[in-house]
Amino acid sequence: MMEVYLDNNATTKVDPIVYEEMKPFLTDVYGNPNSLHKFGAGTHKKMAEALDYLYEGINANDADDIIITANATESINTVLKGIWIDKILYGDKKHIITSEVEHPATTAACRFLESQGVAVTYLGVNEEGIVEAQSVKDAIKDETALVSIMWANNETGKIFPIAEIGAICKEAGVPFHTDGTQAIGKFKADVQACNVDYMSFSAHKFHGPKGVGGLYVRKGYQLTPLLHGGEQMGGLRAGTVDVASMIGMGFAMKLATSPMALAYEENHVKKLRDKLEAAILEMPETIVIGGTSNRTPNTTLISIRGVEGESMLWDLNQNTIGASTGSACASEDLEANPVMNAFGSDSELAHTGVRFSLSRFNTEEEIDYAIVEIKKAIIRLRNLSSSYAYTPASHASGL
Ligand code: 7TS
Repeated sequence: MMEVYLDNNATTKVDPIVYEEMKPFLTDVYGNPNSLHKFGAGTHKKMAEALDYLYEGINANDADDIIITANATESINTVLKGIWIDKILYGDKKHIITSEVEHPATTAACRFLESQGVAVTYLGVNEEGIVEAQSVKDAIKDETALVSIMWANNETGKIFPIAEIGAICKEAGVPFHTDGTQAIGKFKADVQACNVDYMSFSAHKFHGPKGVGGLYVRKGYQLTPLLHGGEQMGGLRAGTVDVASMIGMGFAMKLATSPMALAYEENHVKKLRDKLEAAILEMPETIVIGGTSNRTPNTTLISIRGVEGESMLWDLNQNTIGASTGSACASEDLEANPVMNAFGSDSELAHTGVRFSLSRFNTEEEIDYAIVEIKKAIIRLRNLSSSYAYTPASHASGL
């Protein structure tokens, strides 16, 4: 049986080229970069190179900071809790603006801040699944300490109007954080062009290793750190950096953000996603959640009426196809997907979303195999479903 991995928004495989770059720093060149002897110094050149790739990949200014963290979750927490300490606890602001469809790294941190007395506005999405820039503008008040809106949604792939939101925040003088975790490598995420002050990301979403991420901090926007300790990262994030992973992240960034790689996403990956999506939509009573406009090239979130998302995943897993019902981070409980709820979907629809997310490593043969198996699974599961009755339309399509 062919193995088809279609859950790249949860994580991606490390590109073998990236792994080759990392290897020496796990075994031969293992000194602590902060040590003064030659064992430590052996890491410096390659770490500086990796940092350069990170700066180039997101178009950061040399004077800005990019802090190496453990993952996007840490980066997001650093911003939200840093803002809380600096601007809310010890400042005169008390309000944060975010959206209803952020990753739990943002929403759970915001809920914690709410428990500490911070006022949080959760903006909804329009019928196309987009947080509108105007809604950010309308929500900004004198007390607003931060706007935190993701660049691309992990479940729908919807790309939010970050350039417009950045311009609004700049004009209002409000710091702007974006969770860029699903943006890097999908399209050009340019922090300067979009007036982004903070951006979080995780290497494992763009074919780098797990356990390493980054936080872009515009010059002058440094915050009280989350981790205190040694002087690493200029004191902005203490703790010995995972050298091999950081080097891997830099290299993965270079590969993922090159014009050639982005063109490949926009052509090859998107073509495969569209082929998969069109084939599933041939089945009756299937819809793309939020519609097909303004999406990352690799993602589709499809509701299949009458089929529980979890049953679908189980069935596909039997046929060695890996997909997701939405965020893996939220999948331990069987509550309706919050992104679906944000659309105001009816409760049955909210449980029937399946997310397929591709990468540059998927092939057309894999997609062809997945199409056949997904269609078979839909028929099988609908036959078992007590709530789904075949409609004339489904008979007419020969199913
Ligand atoms: N932000 C976004 C937009 C994400 O998609 C994820 C992971 C994170 C933050 C957290 O990343 P981490 O590296 O700190 O764990 N998203 C998903 C997902 O969609 N399915 O599994 C993990």
